Amino acid sequence: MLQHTARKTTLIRTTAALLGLGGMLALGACSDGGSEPSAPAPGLTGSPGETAPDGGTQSMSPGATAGAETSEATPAGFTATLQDADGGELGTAEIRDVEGVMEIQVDAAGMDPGFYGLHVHGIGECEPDSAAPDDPEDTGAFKSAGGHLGSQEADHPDHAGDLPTLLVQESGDAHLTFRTDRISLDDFEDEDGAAMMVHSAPDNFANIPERYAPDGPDEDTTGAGDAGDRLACGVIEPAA
Ligand SMILES: [Cu+2]
Repeated sequence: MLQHTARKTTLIRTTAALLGLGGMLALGACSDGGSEPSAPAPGLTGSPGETAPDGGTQSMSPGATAGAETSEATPAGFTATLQDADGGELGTAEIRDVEGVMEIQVDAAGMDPGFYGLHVHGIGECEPDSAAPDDPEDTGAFKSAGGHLGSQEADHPDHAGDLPTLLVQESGDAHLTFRTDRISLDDFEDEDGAAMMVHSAPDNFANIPERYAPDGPDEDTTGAGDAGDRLACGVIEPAA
């Protein structure tokens, strides 16, 4: 009975929300002057795959325009070219300072569909075959970039360099724009710089249910979220 009531309430809410949306759409159509009644409303159609990186930024972050204005006062942004261990280019990351918050845009192509862990690592060195700075025994692709930015201060996923995961579409393209207030320009401008890293597996953000790990997740998980190998790396450099 309770469930039934709850379901009913949800139904009512959903209906109300739909009616509300309908109202907004109607208003939107009216405010356009109705000159093109058949033209789809921007933002409601068009798959992300069809949307150019520019369009994606516009639709996802209204502040991007303000950011562009701000960037005149703020010196150049930062960029990273993401390359795999064979030197193949997977894509780029662009970083701009929007009133003290970092806006990061990642565009990639030619990848297998799925989710990929994405982080800022603490050292701006992307050596395909290298050793971890704090452990010469730990060797492999892009180990030179060190651990996640801020890995000394917190556990995953609370490192400054922990970022949303990258979703690659069936087409092999990925476009992701987000903002993080955990990183500052100083992190890129310090002596050892920083690197953008794409991993080979999804990041689980150390979200392991207790039924799988009664004692809590282990160090691998709280260290890096089981995101697997380092698939592609890009030194974060001032934009030209
Ligand atoms: Cu990483």
